[in-house]
Amino acid sequence: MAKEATALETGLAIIYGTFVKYADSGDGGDPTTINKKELSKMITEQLPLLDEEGMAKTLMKELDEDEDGTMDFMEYCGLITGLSMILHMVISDQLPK
Ligand SMILES: [Ca+2]
Repeated sequence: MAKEATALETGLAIIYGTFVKYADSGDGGDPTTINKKELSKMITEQLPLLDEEGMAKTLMKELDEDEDGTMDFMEYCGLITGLSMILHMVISDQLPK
């Protein structure tokens, strides 16, 4: 009998699966990277708090380390790290001192 995935394992699978879903969007582009249009769709559907005009362009500029105009999985990990750090800072500020 397979063991049930832990919360962290489930979270990691969701993070990875989200990348795959938007990278392989069926738009005919490279199914292993997220382009600006796919990033814009991901922001709208998955990160509504960040859904502002120009956000996809801004994030792509920040995260596209090899400047090929797309976000590969390693660059996507930079987004996840940054969002995790922001979440940590927000939650830490709310804790009693
Ligand atoms: Ca890139």
